[in-house]
Amino acid sequence: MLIKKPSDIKPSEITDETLYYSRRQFLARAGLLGAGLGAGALLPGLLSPEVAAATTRLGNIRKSAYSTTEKLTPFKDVTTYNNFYEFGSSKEGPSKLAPRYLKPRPWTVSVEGEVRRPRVYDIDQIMKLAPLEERIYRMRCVEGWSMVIPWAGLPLNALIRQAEPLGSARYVAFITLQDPAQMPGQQRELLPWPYFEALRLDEAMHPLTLLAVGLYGQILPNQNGAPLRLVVPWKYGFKGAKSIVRIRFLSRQPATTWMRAAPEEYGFYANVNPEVSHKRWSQKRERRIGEFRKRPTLMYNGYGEQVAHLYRGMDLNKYF
Ligand SMILES: Nc1nc2c(c(=O)[nH]1)N[C@H]1C(S)=C(S)[C@@H](COP(=O)(O)O)O[C@H]1N2
Ligand SMILES: [Mo]
Repeated sequence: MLIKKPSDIKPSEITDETLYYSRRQFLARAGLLGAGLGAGALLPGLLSPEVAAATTRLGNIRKSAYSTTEKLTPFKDVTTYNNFYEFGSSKEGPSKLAPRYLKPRPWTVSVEGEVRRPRVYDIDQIMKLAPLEERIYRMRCVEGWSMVIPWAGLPLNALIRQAEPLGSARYVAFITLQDPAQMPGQQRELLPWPYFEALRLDEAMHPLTLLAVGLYGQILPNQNGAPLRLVVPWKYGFKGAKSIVRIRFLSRQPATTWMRAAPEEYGFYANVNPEVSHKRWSQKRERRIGEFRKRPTLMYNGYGEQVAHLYRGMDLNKYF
């Protein structure tokens, strides 16, 4: 993965968190939230340009006790500074190309493998498996930058319970769409396609593990992995596969995309850990997008109280 010089990070121009929440309150009073999908297209004259442009807002998103109260990374940065190699390896490529090429609806997700109830879901069925929650999580990329993002989604364990994993199921894989017509980056061998990530079943069942369908109160922008992406906040960002079409239960640990691309540099676990360096750089500090001074990176990205027990007794230098 590449590292961006801080000078390439544009200061954000719109939508800090104060504006976001006051705008949500305005929409709630106007009766525009809570109607499910589609409200953002209404009353364009009353809405600021960014909101009017966001055609599909999500209603009835519950707040979650798992959310951090840290300052949100502005919408503009979350949606224009992306890693999505299916749209090239630059940070700005995905926001330029994904809105034009990727068609996130209609969309199906096949849940398959070592389960009693395999099933092909429509994305709208997945969105109804559990009440949508707002989860404000830190996201730490392995490259050394981080953001705070207000996701909307549901716990992955809600979907796993429906599938009824067999006793033989010990891992869960998340597989991105493979279609070079919709994902022009796949016309080159930048990575082994399709993008493939996986978790141990207990990690996948953890209540923090989220299937995200939105951010900042609207459906996921294409560049952030529409219509469905994984978010595992205590792991490096690359574990969060985007634009998922297949969730497969497995009995053995698979080799993931980045393990195959560079096995010395990227392990299966990829837990955020300031004490275990990447082969080419230290992981002790990170740059929060929008900030100048680097801040210390926290063990398990600050989620140790919730997740450290999953790794008790493991040599984290070996299982990186
Ligand atoms: N399919 C796919 N998923 C992906 C990636 C990718 O290149 N392709 N990049 C990963 C990396 S390295 C990070 S940091 C996050 C970035 O998510 P964001 O752009 O929504 O912030 O997505 C992850 N998921
Ligand atoms: Mo990343």
